[in-house]
Amino acid sequence: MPLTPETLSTLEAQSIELPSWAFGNSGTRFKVFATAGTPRDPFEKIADAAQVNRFTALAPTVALHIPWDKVDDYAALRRHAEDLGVTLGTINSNTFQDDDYKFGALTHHDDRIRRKAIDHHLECIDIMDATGSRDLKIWLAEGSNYPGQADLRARQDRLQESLQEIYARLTGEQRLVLEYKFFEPAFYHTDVPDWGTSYVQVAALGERAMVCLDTGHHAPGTNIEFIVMQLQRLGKLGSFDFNSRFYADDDLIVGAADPFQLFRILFEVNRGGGLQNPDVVFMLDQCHNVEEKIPGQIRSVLNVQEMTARALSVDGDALDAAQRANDVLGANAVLMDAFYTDVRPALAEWRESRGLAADPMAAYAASGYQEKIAADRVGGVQAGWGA
Ligand code: LRH
Ligand code: MN
Ligand code: MN
Repeated sequence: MPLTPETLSTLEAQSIELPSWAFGNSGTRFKVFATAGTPRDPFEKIADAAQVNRFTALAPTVALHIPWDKVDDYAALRRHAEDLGVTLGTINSNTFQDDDYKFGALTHHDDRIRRKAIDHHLECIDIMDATGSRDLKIWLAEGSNYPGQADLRARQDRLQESLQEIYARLTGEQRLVLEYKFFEPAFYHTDVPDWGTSYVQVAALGERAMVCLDTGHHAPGTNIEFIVMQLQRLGKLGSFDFNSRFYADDDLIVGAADPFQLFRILFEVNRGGGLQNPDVVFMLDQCHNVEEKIPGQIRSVLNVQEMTARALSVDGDALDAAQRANDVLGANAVLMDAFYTDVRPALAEWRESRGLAADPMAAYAASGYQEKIAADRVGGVQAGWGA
């Protein structure tokens, strides 16, 4: 089935942000398997990310995680990225790997620790100034393991106070994006467990504070596209962390576990005007524990592109008519027709018309890049989880 000119122009503008940590070695708490050719520093991570963009033209920005991507000269890192045809995107803070944060960071009752956590975020904003990044993304590992361990309410109040101070430091177009996650590493309560809490916290800050939706951060069975719709209605959907999961926060390749869910999410994003809306960042948040990392990222952005094309193929008029006629099965069939449309041949043709390889996975494999980095780089770094 040919793709319509409207679909093609939406796809033309599609941009997916890659996480620098996807290129480092990662694993589970049982074992981190090293991969030949793994980057040894942030410069090499960006070089690898640029390969994904080279073969897909879909991934022009790279997100950093601080301190995993700490460098002496962020302006140099920015120039390096730009020389490779990409730019630096979201800056992710990290308050989950320091002993001081064992019982909390931005919510902590100890002012010294809370100060340290706030200062880390202010430093991240300094980095944003140097990298030209728009978004500061905050995910908090804070919570408690046993009922009675923590004062749930006081922690919400302290969180708001901390966020106020961080938000006040933003300038110009800069934004604060607050990510939620229902559990892990805390197992009884988490301070930002759901979209509602994130929304309440960011709404109290102001216009440039938004919610980040990580697709792996919900209880099984959650209707994620409903949350997408609601956040877009409220004008507060700031970004996605895309990945897929079978069980918990698996961080597997987006669209691998449940392509239909990805389709439903992208359909709802489009319904809410989010595919063309620069306020919504489409980021990946994945780890490639056993597969090769660059092809893993190429596969991921292609999965998002394919499901976007299918979501754009939904016949909106037919769907509207069926819904108004209470034609339950007819409406469902309209959606399923689009979902079952194989857009791959049309996308391959379109890629060729733009001077790209029809099959980016094969083109990357044939490029020799993987062999070159495997020979050149020894002792690549962990993504950060085991660091
Ligand atoms: C937490 C999370 C968050 C972190 C990333 C590495 O589970 O999704 O986005 O920054 O993983
Ligand atoms: Mn995430
Ligand atoms: Mn996660």
